[in-house]
Formats: sequence, structure tokens, C-alpha cells
Amino acid sequence: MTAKSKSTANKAPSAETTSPPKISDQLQKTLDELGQEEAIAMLRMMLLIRRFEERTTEMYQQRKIGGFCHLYNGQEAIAIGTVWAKRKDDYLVTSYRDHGFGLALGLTPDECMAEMFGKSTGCAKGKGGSMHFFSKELNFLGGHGIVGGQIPIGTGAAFRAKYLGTDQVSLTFFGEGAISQGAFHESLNLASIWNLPCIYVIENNKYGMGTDVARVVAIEELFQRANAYSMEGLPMNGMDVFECYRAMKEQISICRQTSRPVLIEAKTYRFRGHSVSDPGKYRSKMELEAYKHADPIVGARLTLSEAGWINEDQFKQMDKEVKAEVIHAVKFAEESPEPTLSELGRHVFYEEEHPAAS
Ligand SMILES: Cc1ncc(C[n+]2csc(CCOP(=O)(O)OP(=O)(O)O)c2C)c(N)n1
Repeated sequence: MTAKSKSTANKAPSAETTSPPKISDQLQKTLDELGQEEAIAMLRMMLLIRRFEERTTEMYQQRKIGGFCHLYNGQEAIAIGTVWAKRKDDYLVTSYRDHGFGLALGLTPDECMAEMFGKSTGCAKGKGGSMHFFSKELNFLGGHGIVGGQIPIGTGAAFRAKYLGTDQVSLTFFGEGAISQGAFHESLNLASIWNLPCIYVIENNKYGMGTDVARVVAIEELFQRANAYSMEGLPMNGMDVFECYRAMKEQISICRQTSRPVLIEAKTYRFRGHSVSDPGKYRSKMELEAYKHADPIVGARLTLSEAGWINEDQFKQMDKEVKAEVIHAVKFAEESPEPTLSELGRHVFYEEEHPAAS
């Protein structure tokens, strides 16, 4: 048995955990390693994602955005902690809840909003929409609409890295709803047998659509599933960006050195419904309020003000700037052209080889 078995089930935070932060030795070490500029950049990126998605909701309600649209609201710390911890050329793949990763990895708000609007200037040329952000340049293998469909893709990227000896790590994210899929089992099993450098992260936000995880998974601590594949498994506080950074940095380094896969369960919570059109009535107001006390943006802001790195005015100025960036992105999306008809058949097959592509 390799998964650590201490009980850390995804329970609503207590008042104790939400009181003003005292900077522990470990947190101080993380802050020292990051430095003021990077720590502030992390907070700024979380805020940008939050403001981007708030505006996205408005645009969706105005029917300027079509299709499905799932927000990352509440889960931002996981993407930011990971992106700051990874090497630029490491692979990353995730589910349809992909806006946070796209922005954190370096897609611009303009190309992300344009993608939502289905415009040709979008990061997938307007053909993917909210669920299918993608960037070959950033080794971002995309958002994926099929639950668990990205797990074999992330595993394949790890296989490629190992086969070619590139020293890259593959970071594969999925919701807790995906861990009962066969693709999860097959991928983790092969990754363990073949010693693939793959980090699997369950973003356990407690609900798969309207279903509480406790109703569908027999064990409470999801990271313990690692035991079945003889790999390391561990929990991570997905509401604390500096803790996500520390844990991911450590695991990425181990994975790169050992080429052993690992399963991480990030305990988190989404503040909004499953998608923009879900009012989320299957959970109590009390539960929601309790988790909102653990808002990762509020937490990071408190930590940085405790460290003396940001004050009220500087935070307000930061907020003003990110809101302006998002307004610019909406204008850019609105003014961008639709994809042309000739684009319809492109990017379906690998173009240099498949006759149908031309
Ligand atoms: C194979 C498959 N089955 C069903 C669906 C419909 N569906 C979309 S999201 C979802 C819930 C997934 O929950 P989870 O994996 O926990 O991710 P979260 O939405 O919480 O991020 C379901 C069942 C789907 N997209 N793909």
C-alpha cells in the first residue's frame, strides 16, 4: 500500500480553517522561494480567471456564447499552483472545465473570449468553444468534453516523453466523476506497469453534475485508489494556491526523476452550478457559504497582506486592471470575424498525411 491513509475527506471548512492566516514555517518557505513578484502574479492570475468567468456568465446569458459552459469558479488555486510549479514544456490536459488552465498557461483573455464566442481569432479558431481550449505551442492538449476522455491522452503524452527521452512530465486533470470510468483504470494501470511520468490529479469538487461523490464512490479518500495501481497517492488542499504550488512542485520533481506516476486528490469546491445553466439546488446554502469562507482568492490575498506584500489599494488597482483586460477581451471577441466555411473541414485529421484533410 503506497497511498497515505490519513483522513482528509472533502468536508466543508470549519471556522477554524477560515480564520486569518498565520504564516507557518512551510508557507514562509514557499513564499521565500516564489518571491513577492511571482506570488503577486499568482494572485493576479486567479483574479483574472474569476473576473473572466463572471463576464463569461453575462455573455452566456445574453446568448453571445453558445454550447455548454462550465466555470472554474472556486477551483482556481489548482491551475495556478500547477502552472507555476511545472516546466514550460510539460504537457497538460484537462476536462471541459478548462478556462482556468488555458489562461494560466498563457492563452490571452482575448483569444479565450473569442473562442467562447466561436470567432476565428479564438485559441481553437472558434471551432471548439468553452470546452475545447487548446494550444500546441503551450503543450496544452486541451479541454475535453467526454468525462475521463482526457486521461488516456495524458497517459499517451507521458508515454511519448518516456519513449523519446525528453524528460517532460504529463499533468492530467479530471473531476472525481471520471474515476469510475474504465479509461481511468486502464490508464493508471498501464502508467504504473510502464513507469510513465504522469501526474494524475483528481479535482474533487464534491459533485459530478448534481451527484454528491459520497453517493457514488465507495471510498471516501479518492487518492487511495492509487493503492490498486501500486503507485503513490496523496491529498492536496485545492483551496490554497501556495499549498498547491508546493505540493505540485515536489511531485513534479519526483516524477521527473523517478518516472513513476502519482495520483493526487485536490480537495476543492465549485462555487457555481455544474455549468452556467445549472442553479445547483442539490446542495444547501449553508454548505456553499462554508466553502466560500475558504475562497482561494480571499485566502491568497490575506496571506500576501499578512506578508506585507500587498495592501488594500494595490489589490483594488489589480482588480481594476484585470476587469479592464476582460472588457477588452469581450470587445475583441465581438469585433472578430466568424470562421469561414472553408475552415469547417480543417483540423479534423492530421493534415500532412490524411487525404481527407485536404
Ligand atoms: C462519458 C460521459 N458520460 C457522461 C457525460 C455527461 N457529463 C458531463 S459532465 C458530467 C459530470 C462529471 O463530473 P466530474 O468528473 O466530477 O467533473 P466536474 O464537472 O465536477 O468538474 C457528466 C456525467 C459526459 N460528458 N461524458
